[in-house]
Amino acid sequence: MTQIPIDVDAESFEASLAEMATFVDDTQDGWTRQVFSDPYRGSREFVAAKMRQAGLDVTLDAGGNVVGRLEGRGSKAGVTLKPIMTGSHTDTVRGGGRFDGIVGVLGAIEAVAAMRRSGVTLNRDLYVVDFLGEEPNEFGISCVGSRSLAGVLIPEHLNMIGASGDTLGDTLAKVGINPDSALRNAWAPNSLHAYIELHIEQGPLLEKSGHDIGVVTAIAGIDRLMARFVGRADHAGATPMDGRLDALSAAAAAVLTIEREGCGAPVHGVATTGRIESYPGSFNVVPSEARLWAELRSTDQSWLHGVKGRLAEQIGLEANRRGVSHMIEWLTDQDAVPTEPAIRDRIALCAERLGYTWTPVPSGAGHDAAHMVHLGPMGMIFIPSVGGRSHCPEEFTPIEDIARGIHVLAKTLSELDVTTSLAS
Ligand code: HGY
Ligand code: MN
Ligand code: MN
Repeated sequence: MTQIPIDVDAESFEASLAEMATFVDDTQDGWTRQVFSDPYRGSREFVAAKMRQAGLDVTLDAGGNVVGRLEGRGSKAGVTLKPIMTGSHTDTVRGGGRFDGIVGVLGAIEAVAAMRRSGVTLNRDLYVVDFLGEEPNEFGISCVGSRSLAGVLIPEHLNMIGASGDTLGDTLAKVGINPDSALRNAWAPNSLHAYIELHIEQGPLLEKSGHDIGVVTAIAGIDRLMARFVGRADHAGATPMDGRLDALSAAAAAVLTIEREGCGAPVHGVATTGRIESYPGSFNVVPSEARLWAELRSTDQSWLHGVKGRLAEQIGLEANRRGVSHMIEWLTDQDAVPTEPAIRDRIALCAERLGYTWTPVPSGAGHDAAHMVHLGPMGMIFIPSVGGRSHCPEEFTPIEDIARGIHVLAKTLSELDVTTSLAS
């Protein structure tokens, strides 16, 4: 295989990253660009322009994804070859950072530009995608665009109601995406030769390992729940402790139960309560109602299944002990997804050929790649997060690390292009 050097223009990438960081809701901390917001709308026009600059034909698909296509030699010659896809997301969490997802979109665009500058032409069509709404939104659904493309966006998702009282479907329609079309936007299963995503690790493992590149072994499964507790409002001063039906205390016990389960996980497993609310929220009234939203993650599917049952039992015991009724609603259950061994090997080989060190690493974070596995063999390339920090303004990855990631991405794309079937 001819080893054509692919020169990545780190400065140009850095300028794009800085411009992307200007599309934010500046009433919030950090860098906030949430899906369906005005800053998000502006940023996607910027992404489309950068895609065109790199020579990609750009469309907005029925699932709200910005899709750039680089026609391969095969298509030009009328030969049908399975395409390759890469991409990520450009929406952020509230008070987020400048790199999560963005590196995988702008980095893929720079990889295309670098390959073209270096005279590397591909046989297969290459798609670069900025997926709609990867972060969990007010409706509790993440990865809206990649679910749509993978054919796993379902009517129940569109009927979920957000804090605004609108459904996800209503909100898609408001931003010009036809919800019914989003449900019919799926590509055929196994229609991709390969899907590769470049992403920051968002945790401490890669930085601690001292290696340049993370070859992702699996993407953690995620189970999200909402638990509701109903007790009884009483006077906080006149009601004896043993005569209360305190909904918030039952919820607090559940928070600690969830934490305990995560800490006790024998494998890579974590458990987080991200939000708790209580009513009426006054000092002098025993809370009559409380809700909490939590999630469990693991790359070990059996732990995930087991912990759901244990949590339901323990949360129930704590609530019953306080005379408080409760219900648990499981919002999403996304299974752990292993990456394709042949793609892991190819990423590792490319890193070595470029003189970079690499190590296998699990992904505790969820990604669009977890859905793209429905369309073909999937792999992910990680670059380090300084201090393991992410989903916060402190999120940072030095440009040298990003350039290495883009370099490995470009080389992996160009080598996968000439490989035969990758599916195990
Ligand atoms: O939550 C996640 O893991 C991803 O960053 N959306
Ligand atoms: Mn994220
Ligand atoms: Mn992400």
